[in-house]
Amino acid sequence: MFELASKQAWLGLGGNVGDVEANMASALQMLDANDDIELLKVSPIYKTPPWGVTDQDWFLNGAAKIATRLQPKQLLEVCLAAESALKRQRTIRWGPRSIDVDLLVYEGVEQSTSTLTLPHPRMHERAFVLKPLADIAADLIVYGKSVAEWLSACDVADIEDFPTAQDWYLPKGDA
Ligand code: GSY
Repeated sequence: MFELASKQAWLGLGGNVGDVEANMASALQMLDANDDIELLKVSPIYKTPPWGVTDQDWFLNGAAKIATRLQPKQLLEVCLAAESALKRQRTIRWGPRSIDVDLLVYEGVEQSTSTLTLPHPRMHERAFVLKPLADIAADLIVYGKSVAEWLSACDVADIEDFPTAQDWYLPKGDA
């Protein structure tokens, strides 16, 4: 854990094109390789029905907690750079994607700018965000309630466990 001036932040990960588990693992390894980011906790992966455009493949979703010395905007840029490195293409809004790395919550920050709203404005309504996030941050307060409380108001009936190794996000070979 960083000694000084670090903040905690929570990320949502997902995708539905290609080897999404590998892409999510690569994204987390890229973040952890940044000198100003430390990976603290990673959730299991879930298979989740598509939200938004429903006529597309199911997604895999996960969540992670990090410590960071970056400011929110800098952290967002690092997340977007990881997506680009993994060949994420922005085509249809709410459409298929190889990887999403969403900044959900940044400790102590509530803001709304043209590029970044924190906490993420729709996270508390989305089972695919809350289900993995609850595994690593059930008591985190977002928009006035805990992640566990928001999750209990969601329909999670269709969400499935996605079997992986416990350390699915580590480089293969370190496992
Ligand atoms: O950032 C959200 C991308 N996305 C997802 C997702 O990650 N999971 C599910 N289940 N549906 C989604 N629809 C969109 S857009």
